[in-house]
Amino acid sequence: MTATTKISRPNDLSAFWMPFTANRQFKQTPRMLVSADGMYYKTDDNRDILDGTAGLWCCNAGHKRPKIVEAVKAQMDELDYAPAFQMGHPKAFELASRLAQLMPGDLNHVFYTNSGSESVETALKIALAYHRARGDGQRTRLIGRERGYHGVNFGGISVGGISGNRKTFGQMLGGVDHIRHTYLPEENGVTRGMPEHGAFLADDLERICALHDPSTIAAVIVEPVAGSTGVLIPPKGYLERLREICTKHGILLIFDEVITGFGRLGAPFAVDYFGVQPDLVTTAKGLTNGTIPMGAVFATDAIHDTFMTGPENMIELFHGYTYSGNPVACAAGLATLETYEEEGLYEKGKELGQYWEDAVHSLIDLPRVKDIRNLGLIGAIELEGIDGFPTKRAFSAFLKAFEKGILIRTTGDIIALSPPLIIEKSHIDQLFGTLREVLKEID
Ligand code: PXG
Ligand code: PLP
Repeated sequence: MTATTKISRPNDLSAFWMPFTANRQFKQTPRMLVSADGMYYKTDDNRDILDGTAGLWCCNAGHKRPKIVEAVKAQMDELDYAPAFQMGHPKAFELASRLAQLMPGDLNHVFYTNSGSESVETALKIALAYHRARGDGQRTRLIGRERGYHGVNFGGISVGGISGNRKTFGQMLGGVDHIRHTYLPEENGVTRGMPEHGAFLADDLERICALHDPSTIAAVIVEPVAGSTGVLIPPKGYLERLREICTKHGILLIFDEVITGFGRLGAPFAVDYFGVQPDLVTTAKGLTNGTIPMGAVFATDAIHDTFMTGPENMIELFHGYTYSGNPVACAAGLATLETYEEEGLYEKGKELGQYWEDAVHSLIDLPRVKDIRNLGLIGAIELEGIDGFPTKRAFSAFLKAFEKGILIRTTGDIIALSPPLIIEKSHIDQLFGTLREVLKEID
């Protein structure tokens, strides 16, 4: 056998370098999902696992949805791929029009990407190029927020506020600063829905403006509800205040709706839910129900039209991806939107919101539960960490939960829940009944 010959064994787990995973630990005791239907995954040892997280916050209509499956199959038969640069295909335009209709206000233009991370890079670049196109090219600073997650590419980790995602990668983008996060456990502990206190946290943007001179700031990017770092719900009045300050200083406001988009809060977007209008919105995940990778950035008429000047034969924005508007992804997106609409899934967070909230908060009597938060169909249970071993307690809960047939997600010592929006009361009972057992049994 030559040195370059490779043996392919179906059960050899070494070649796949898994993302955001403790690879060595996982490969000693793998957790394998082999199929999925509706609210449930199936494991390779034939157990049903209730999906408490919609995959990774993305399968908002649940799994193996017939319309989406059919649309993808049919699209593969008809047009598998079409170049995205200087060429088009009908479904890319149809999906963009539907998305623009769904999104409130004048966020009427859609730029396609393949993930949330790419949506973030795209939005940041559009913001910078927009100011330059207006002759305001000194606006180059980008402002994020502590505990923000904006994906894993260089722009996203720079404006992001998670030290673990930044510290091993050397240099970040220059000219970036961060406002304070919105978590005030002293004032807002164990809150149902939006916390009362903390609108003043938005004034931290004024501090950053004073420090750098607002005329150097291009954009502020925030998640309307911070998801990845443990579900931080914005205090009442906070997003409105952020909008006011941005408008006052000519700064673009970007909402990163990769998690909140497509029904998570009980409205199509956080823009609808909070009634605050940003200038750019980033989405991905639920856009195709997680099936085919796709993201979309929404821009206002004012931003889009600023680029549509100059000679008509010139490319207006030097940006795009090989798979921007991929036909199979577009087919999946169209079928996904139809599924959401037909099944009333945008309203589910409202309809089931109270039942969900009561279920999440029912765990407050358990030992080691430190805080509980919820909004729409999102819930978070924050545990006391084990001294000297952060993340260990929540990860034990995750493993025990999987053993007992529910999929939960943990970040630090916080359990985050975000089920498919097709969830029914009986599933909510199963999810929290099992979680109660889990939290009683772990150390
Ligand atoms: N912005 C936000 C607000 C996100 O939540 C991204 C950007 C990046 O999207 P992509 O598609 O590049 O992963 C995200 C992704 C978790 C978890 O468990 C959250 C995400 C991804 C994976 C896990 O909290 N959010
Ligand atoms: N790297 C090389 C060498 C390429 O040719 C391309 C695209 O043509 C890329 C990276 C970017 O790939 P994508 O468009 O899929 O983001």
